[in-house]
Amino acid sequence: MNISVVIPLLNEDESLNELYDWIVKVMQSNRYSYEILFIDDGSTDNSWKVIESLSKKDSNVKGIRFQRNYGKSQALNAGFKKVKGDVVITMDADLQDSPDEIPELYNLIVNEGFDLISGWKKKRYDSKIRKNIPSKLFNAAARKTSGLKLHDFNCGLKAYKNEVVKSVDVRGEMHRYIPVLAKNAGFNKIDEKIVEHQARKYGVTKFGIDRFINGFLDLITIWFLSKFGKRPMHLFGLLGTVMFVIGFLFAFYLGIDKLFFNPAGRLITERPHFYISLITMVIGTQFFLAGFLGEIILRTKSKEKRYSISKKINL
Ligand SMILES: Nc1nc2c(ncn2[C@@H]2O[C@H](COP(=O)(O)OP(=O)(O)OP(=O)(O)O)[C@@H](O)[C@H]2O)c(=O)[nH]1
Ligand SMILES: [Mg+2]
Repeated sequence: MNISVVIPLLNEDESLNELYDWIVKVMQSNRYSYEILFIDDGSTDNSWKVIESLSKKDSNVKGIRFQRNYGKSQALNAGFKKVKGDVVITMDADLQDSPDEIPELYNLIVNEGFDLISGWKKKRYDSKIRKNIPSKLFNAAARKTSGLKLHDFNCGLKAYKNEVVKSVDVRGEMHRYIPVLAKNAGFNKIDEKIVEHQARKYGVTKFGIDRFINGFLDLITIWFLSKFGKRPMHLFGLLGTVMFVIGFLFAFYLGIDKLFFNPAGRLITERPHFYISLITMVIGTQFFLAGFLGEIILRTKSKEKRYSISKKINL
């Protein structure tokens, strides 16, 4: 199969038929073999009914419905597990991303050998203050920490080599950083392509300003995970040991001083050195324990369930 299109969605029933027709038109005129996988993340409108009716007339349409709303990352994760196409394309369901970009994206992955191509909505059609400015700041921070020169990390339209989506583990709200996850997984041919962006035609936006706050926190997590995620002891163990040694030296000095040089001087507990020593030793021990616990957790593979699927079509 050439292409899998993965479409995570929440309450987009008005757009789905139009989006489906458009994708199929592009696929047929380029003679691609394809599947379209809709992941309905607990919509409360008619989205799932629309997906069911589309799947009845076209067996290339596949669907996953979550029991409740788990978030875009979980939806992408579930979709990525199932895709069979050589190239995997993700896009938003609200008709803001144009399926006409598919052939060029496909070409870049298959013929130019890229691992991941991220869309760049260079000209955007949404409110300047609410979206554009926070988004510029956010992308600049993401570029700095990740070392990836992308302008639009959060663009819903992206194309991946199949191996890439099978190697990244998208969880939490990490869908904004899939290029970073891919880079951490060892895929280096990552680039961007300017894509069309359209104003939302139907329905309402699902993300507010809080996405940027969460986005920044996730960025710190990702930076940290990529550096120390597999070896917490190297950070916490080092910090802990250094602090403990500092504390110990202070305590040692206080003891020697009291015993041999100033037995009649101030009480040890009246000297500032005592508090420095106490605090650094306690914090140092805690850092050390944090690193140790981190290592133990890493070695105990967690099998927590991250979402529950209520229905499936053609899968
Ligand atoms: N699976 C899943 N998809 C979601 C969720 N929230 C939004 N989406 C989908 O993610 C895509 C992008 O969401 P939008 O609300 O369009 O965000 P946006 O494009 O930045 O905002 P607008 O410009 O106002 O449309 C759409 O296809 C949504 O249906 C969610 O909780 N789960
Ligand atoms: Mg949108």
